[in-house]
Amino acid sequence: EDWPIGDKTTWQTAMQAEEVDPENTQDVANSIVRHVTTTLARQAINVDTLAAYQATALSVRDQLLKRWNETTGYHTARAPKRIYYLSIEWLLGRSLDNAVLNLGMKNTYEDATRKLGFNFEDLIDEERDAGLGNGGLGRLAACYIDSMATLNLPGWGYGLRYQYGIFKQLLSNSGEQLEAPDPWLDRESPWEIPRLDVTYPIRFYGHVENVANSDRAIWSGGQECLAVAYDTPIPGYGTKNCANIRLWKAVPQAGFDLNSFNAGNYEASVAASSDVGNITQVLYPNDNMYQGKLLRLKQQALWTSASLQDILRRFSKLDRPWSELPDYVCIQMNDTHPTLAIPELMRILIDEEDIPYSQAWKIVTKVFAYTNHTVLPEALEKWELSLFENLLPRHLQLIYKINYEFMGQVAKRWPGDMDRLRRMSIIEEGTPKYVRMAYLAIVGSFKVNGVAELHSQLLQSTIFRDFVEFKGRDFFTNVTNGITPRRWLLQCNPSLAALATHTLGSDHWLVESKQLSKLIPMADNPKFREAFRSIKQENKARLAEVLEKELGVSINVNSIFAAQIKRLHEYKRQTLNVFGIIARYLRIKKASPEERKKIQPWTFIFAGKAAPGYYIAKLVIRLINNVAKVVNNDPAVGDLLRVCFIPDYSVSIAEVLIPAADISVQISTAGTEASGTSNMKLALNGALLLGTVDGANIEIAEDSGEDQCFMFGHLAEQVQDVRYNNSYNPTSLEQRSPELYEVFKFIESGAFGEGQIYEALLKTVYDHDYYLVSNDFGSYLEAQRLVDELWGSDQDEWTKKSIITSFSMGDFSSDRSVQDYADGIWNVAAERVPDDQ
Ligand code: B1N
Repeated sequence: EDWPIGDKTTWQTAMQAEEVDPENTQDVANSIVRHVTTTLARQAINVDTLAAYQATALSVRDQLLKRWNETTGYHTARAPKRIYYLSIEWLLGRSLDNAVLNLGMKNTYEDATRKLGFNFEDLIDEERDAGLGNGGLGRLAACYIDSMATLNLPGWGYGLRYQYGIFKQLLSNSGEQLEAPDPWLDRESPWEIPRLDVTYPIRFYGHVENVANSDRAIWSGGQECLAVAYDTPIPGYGTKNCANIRLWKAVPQAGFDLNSFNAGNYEASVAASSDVGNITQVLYPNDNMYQGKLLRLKQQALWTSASLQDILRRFSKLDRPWSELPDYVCIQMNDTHPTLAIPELMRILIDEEDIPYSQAWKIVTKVFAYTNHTVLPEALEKWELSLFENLLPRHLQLIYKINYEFMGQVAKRWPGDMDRLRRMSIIEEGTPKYVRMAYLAIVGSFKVNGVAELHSQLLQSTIFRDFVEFKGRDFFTNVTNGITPRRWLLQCNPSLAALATHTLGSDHWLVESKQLSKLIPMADNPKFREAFRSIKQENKARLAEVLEKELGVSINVNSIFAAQIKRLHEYKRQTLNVFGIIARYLRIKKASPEERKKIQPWTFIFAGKAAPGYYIAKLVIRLINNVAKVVNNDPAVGDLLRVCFIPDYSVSIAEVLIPAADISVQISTAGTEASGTSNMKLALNGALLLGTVDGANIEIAEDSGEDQCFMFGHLAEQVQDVRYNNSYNPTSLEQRSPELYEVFKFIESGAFGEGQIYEALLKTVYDHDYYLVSNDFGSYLEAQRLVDELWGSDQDEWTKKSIITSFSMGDFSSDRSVQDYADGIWNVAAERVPDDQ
C-alpha cells in the first residue's frame, strides 16, 4: 500500500510513541504532565485543581481524537450510508467522567491523578456543564449520539455553538427566579476542536432572479457571513468508534466588502460585518414554546445551510450521481427547528447543481425524516411570511412551489374539498400569513415519528390527522424515547451499577440493557434487598448533605424523597405538587396525635427553570419557595415535611438528584407530555412512579408492572370533555375540589406572602382550569395516601418494588431507541472500527 506522505516508518514510530496503554498509570500520568508543562505552560508547583482538571481533560481528549481519527478514516474508506442528526440543542453536561468511563480508563485516570496529588472526583467538579439545551429535547440528542457511537453507527450530530448556553438561575430573597448569563466558554472547553479551515458562506436577505426556461434562480446580494465548524468527539462505550457533533459558529466575512473597500470606508465595512457575530451568541431559553424572533430564524438558516453544505461536500467526494444521495445520506430532524434544510437542499440541487425541480424533489423526499416532540399548539413553529420573504426570499419561493404541487395532489384526491386545502396548506392564510413548519417537515420527509406510544397515537388522531389520510398509516410511526445507561446509571450511580455488574457476573448490561431484567428475581432475596436499600440510603445521605449545605434546610434521610425535576411549565403541573404540599401541611397542623402517626415524612424536591418571559411559571417558582420557607421553619411540622427548590437545575445536578429519589413525580395533564425522559432516569435508579397516564409513564408502568406504580388522574380521552365543562358548564372550585378550595383560601389569606401575589396563578385554576388541576387534585392526594400507606407499613415491600422498577427499565435505553431508528427509519447498519486498526 501507498503511504501518502514522507517516510512510513518514521510516521508509524512516532505514532506508536504516543500510544497510551489504558492500564498503565505511568503512561497516563506522563500524558497529563506533558499537558501541564507544554499546553498549559505551568510548573508542578503551580498546578491547582483547575489546572489539573484541564491537563487531565486534554489528556483524555488525546485519546478521543485518536479514536475520532480512526473512525473518520475508516468511514471514509468504507463509504457507508451515514446518518446526520440535526438538533438545535445539545444538552451534553460534563464530559470528563463520561469519557473515561466510555473509554474504559476510569481506574487508570483515578490512579494517575491520585499519584499526581489530586482526587479525581474534585477534578470532575471543576468542569462547567455544556448547557446548550433547555430540557428533554436537548438531552435526548445527547443520549442519542452516545448510543450511535456505542452501536457503531456512522452518525454525526449537527448544531449551533452558542457562546452562552441556558441561563444560570438564581433566586431572590422573595423566592423569585433571576437569570444570569452562562459563560460556559470563559475558560475555554477542552472538548471542542475548532476547525477554522472548515467554513461555509451563508447568505441572508438579497434578491432573486429567475432564470428563463429553467427551474433555476440566482439569489444574490444581501448580507454574507461564514459558519465555522467546532467538533466535539463522542466516544462509544466498549468500542473504538467515536461519533462527532459539529457545532457552527457565525462569524463576519471580513475583508470581502469590496465596495466599501474601494470607497475607502474601512471603519464602516468592519462595523457592518460585526452584527452577524451575534447570530450564535445565545441559546433561546424557551422549552415547548414558540417565539417568532428574526434572530432565531437566522440561527436556523445558518445551521441548516452550513450542515447541508458540509454533508454534500462529503457526498461529492464519493463521485456518485445525485440520484444516489438517499443511499448515502439520511437526515433526522429533531423537531421542526431544522425544517429549512428541506428548501435549502432543494435550492442547492436546483440553483447550484442545475437539477430540474421534480427530480430534485424526488431526491429530497428520500433523505429527510422528522421527529415531532409536542402536540402543544403554542409550541408549533409557524413563521410570519414577511419575515421569511425578507430574510430568505429564495427559500420562500421554493416553499410556495412545494405547497403548490402539494395542494395540487390534495385537490386531485379530494376534488372540491376547499376546507381540506385550507387546513392542510403549508401556508396559513389570514393576516398575517404564516409558514407552518410542521407541515413542511411532513411533506418533505419520508417518515414522521412521535416519541412515545400515546403521543404518536395522538399525533395521528389530532394535529396530523389529515396527513394520515393523505400519506397513509405507515408513514407515521412511533419511536419511544430512551436514555443512555452509561450516564444515567454507571456514571451517576456507580454503587448500583457495581451491584448489577457483580450480581450478573458481567457488565454486559451496559450495552445490552435488557440483561438487567435478570436481576428482577433478586427482589425476593433479602441480602440483595439490603444491598440495594443501603445504596439508596447512601445516595439520599449524599443529597441530604448538599441540601443542608446549599439551602440550609435540615433533612430527614428516612423521609420519602419525592423529586419533580424538569422545566417549569403549566402543563407539567408543578402546581398540583405544591398545592398538594400545602394540603399536607394543613393536615399535619390539624392532626391529632393519633392521626399524626399515619402521616409519613416526605421531602419534596423541586428543580427546574422557567422561561424568562413565562410569568405564570415564574409565579409557581415563587410560590414553591415561599411555601418552603414557611413549612421548613414551622416547629409544628417536626420532621414530617420539607420542601426544597434546588436552584439552577442542570445535567450535573440531575446526576446527584436522580439516584437519591424514592418517588418520581410525573404529573402532567394526560395527553400533554409527549414522552418525558426524567421519568425513565428516575425509574432506572429505583424511584417509584407517582404519575398520570401520560407520555412514557404508560410504557414505564407496563414494563415495571402497575403494582410498582401509583397512577392517578383523568385519562387523555377524557380531557377534552372535562376541559369543555370547566369552561362552559362552570362549577365553582369548591364543587370541583373542596380540598383545593381550602388550599386556595389559605394562600389568599397571606400564608405565603401577600395573597395577591399569586392572584394570576390561582385565577388560571378558578377560571378555565385548562390543565385540570382541580379535576385531578383529589385523585392525586389519594395516590399520595397510598404511597404513605406502603412506606409506613412495609419498607421491605417498598424495596422490592424499587428493585423491580429499576431492573425493568432495559427497554428505555437510548440504544434501543437508536436501534429502532436505524432499523425502522434510517436503514443504516453498524460500521465497527476493527480493534487492530
Ligand atoms: O421533548 C422531550 C420529551 O420527552 C418531552 O415530553 C417534550 O416536552 C420535549 C421547542 C421543545 N417537546 N418540544 C420541546 C424544546 C425547545 C423548543 O424551542 C420545543 N421539547 C419537548 C424529548 O422528546
